[in-house]
Parts: sequence; C-alpha cells; structure tokens
Amino acid sequence: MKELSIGIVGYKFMGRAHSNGWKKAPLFFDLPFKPVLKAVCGRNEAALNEFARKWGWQETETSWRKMVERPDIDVIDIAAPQHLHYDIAIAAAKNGKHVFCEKPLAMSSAQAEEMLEACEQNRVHHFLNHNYRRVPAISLAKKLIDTKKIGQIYHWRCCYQQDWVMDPNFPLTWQLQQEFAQSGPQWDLNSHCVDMALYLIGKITAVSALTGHFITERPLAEEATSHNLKVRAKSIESGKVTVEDAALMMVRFENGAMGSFEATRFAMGRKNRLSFEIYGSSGAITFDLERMNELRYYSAEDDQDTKGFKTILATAESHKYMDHWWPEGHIIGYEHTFVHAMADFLTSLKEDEMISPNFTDGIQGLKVLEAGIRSAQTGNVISII
Ligand code: SOE
Repeated sequence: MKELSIGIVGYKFMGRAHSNGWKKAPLFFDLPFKPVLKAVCGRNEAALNEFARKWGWQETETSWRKMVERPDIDVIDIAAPQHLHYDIAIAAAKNGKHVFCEKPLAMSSAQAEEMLEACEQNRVHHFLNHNYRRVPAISLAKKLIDTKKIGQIYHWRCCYQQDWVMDPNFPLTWQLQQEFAQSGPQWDLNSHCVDMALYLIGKITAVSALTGHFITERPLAEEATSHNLKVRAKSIESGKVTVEDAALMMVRFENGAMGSFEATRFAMGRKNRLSFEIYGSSGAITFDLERMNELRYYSAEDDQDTKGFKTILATAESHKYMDHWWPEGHIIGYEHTFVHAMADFLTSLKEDEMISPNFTDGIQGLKVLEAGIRSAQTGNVISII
C-alpha cells in the first residue's frame, strides 16, 4: 500500500483526537494509502517530545513554517487554534500539501476564501473537519431526509450546550479572547450546528441573533497546564473576556424552512450536549449527542395504533461506517467520528474527489456565523447572499 506522510500542527485535545484517527483508520478501513505519522509540530519542546513518543509520531518540529516546506510530507493536518489556520493552510497549499483542517475553518469568511483559492491554485485537496457529520446516526438522518421520509422540512431546532467556563475563576484561556478565537460559542459550537444544518437542511439566507456576556473579566491563564479544556490560573491578575458566552440565532433557509440555534458555555450540567430536532410534512427526527448511537424518528405514515417516535439504534451493517467496526448492537463513540473523517479523506485522495465538508462549505458556514455576530451587534436581520 502506498504511504502518505502526515505532518500535524497541534498536540492538545484535537492533536490527540486526530492522532488516534490517523492510527486507527487503516486498521478498520480498507484504504488506498497508509498514513505515516511523520512529524508533529508545537511550541513546547518537552511536551512535544513526550507526545510524539506516546502517539508514535516519528519526528517533532517547533516551526510549522519549516514543517510545511518538508518534501517528505504530503498532508498538513491543522489541529491548532483557529487564529493559526489561515497562515498554515495557505503556506501548506503553496508547498503542494493537501490540507486537513480542524473546525472552525478560520477567523473570517474572507480568510477562508483566500485559503480556498490557495488550495485550488495549487491543486491540493482541502478538508474541514466537522466530525459530527460522520456520526452514523447523523448519516442516517441525512438518508431519511434525502429519501423524502420527512417530507418538506418546516423546522430545524439545534442546541449545543456546555458548562466548562461557568466558574468565574475559570481562567482567561485563548478560547475566551477574540484575537485568538474570533468569537465564543458562536465560532466554537454554532460552527458545528451550522455545518450540520447546511448538510441536513440546506442553505441559510437570513439570520437574526442575540449574544450573552455573563462573565466579563477572569484571572489570566497558565497555558502550560492546559489539559482537556482545564487550565490553572496564573496569578490573581485578571483580563477582559472579549468573546460572548452564549449565542442564539434564528434563521431562514432557502427552501422555506425556519431554524433556531442555541450555543452556550453556560448550561450548568451539560458537558458536551449537541441536540437537534427536525420537523417535516411527513415525519420528524431528533438526535442527542449524549446518546449518539441513536436516532429518534416519527413517521406520519405509521398506522394509528403504533404511531409515535421510535428509537433506531444506528449500529446495523447497513448504517454508514458500522460494518467496519463491531457486530450489530456494539456501540461506538466520539473518537470514531475522527477515524471516519480520516478514512473518508484518505479515500477521497485516491479518487481525486473533493468530499464535504471542505473549505467551500466552511465559507458558507462562516458567513452565517458572521451574520449572527453582525445581527447581535446591530439588532438587524442580516441577509446572506
Ligand atoms: C470545546 O468547546 C470543544 O472541544 C469544541 O472545540 C469541539 O469542536 C467540540 O466537539 C467539543 O468541545
């Protein structure tokens, strides 16, 4: 099998999720390429060396500029915070590397457009990792919609709820600063929800939004301690929170459907809950990431006595990706969605097919997120062309 060398930037939460994906994909899927974990790039040399040893990366680099120029690397995997995506993706494309980029794609749709242009000009593949598209139950939702089991869609309702910053003493990490994150849950969480809506429902044409700012000042963070979104405070010195804590949007879709989005880091008790509901003329679908192997489906065509929401366990061989894992009924988890992304990406390179989501999809998503922020600032409904 032909080998394909990966260079990854980032070695924290997403660095681990991606490393696991590259390692597992060839074990469970028949792929045209064997990914080689060639080099991992980060700033803290000691932590980087430990990461490389543990996860099997052959070499380390402390400069991403150097890494993207290496002739022995074919794919640049960007698993670093979003303020770095633009520079790395453009440099990678100019050096002829395919780009596998973690969400959110960029700090703005204007940046994302340039990233797309660089990839197109240099004829390299671009992929945007919204991993939840690759949950088998969500692939089933897409199939039910495409095969008209829901009919005409009227409503989309989506919530992404977390609570990891609710303690007022939680430090001012990069995720809470506009210069690094651009925005709070709007970029971090609603980016997933909007991607899901574009995938399942269609194009969004108008947005009205409100943002909430609950805690506006926090102690500075001791970055070196960061692990699994937990960080220690550096000192009693504090700084301003420059992103929102919650973002609510109402939208109109091109096909006439209406939608709502609620993204918050202030939903006490909710650790990582992404849920959505879809209501159509002949059926309905609901999903909850806390029960990610299940899809709930209502068909108006069922007979009167047995009509009602039924729970489908999306673990049969016929459910997308599941025939690569365990016998029917053996559930899968969060990390599998990354394995699916890596497997699809590697397959697409052989077939020279540009799979979704890619930078073109990412631009659409960012336009919706930007419209949301603009609407919250101005109080206007913002149209998207
Ligand atoms: C933090 O909110 C985060 O890690 C997001 O950045 C991820 O995209 C999401 O999947 C889990 O939560």
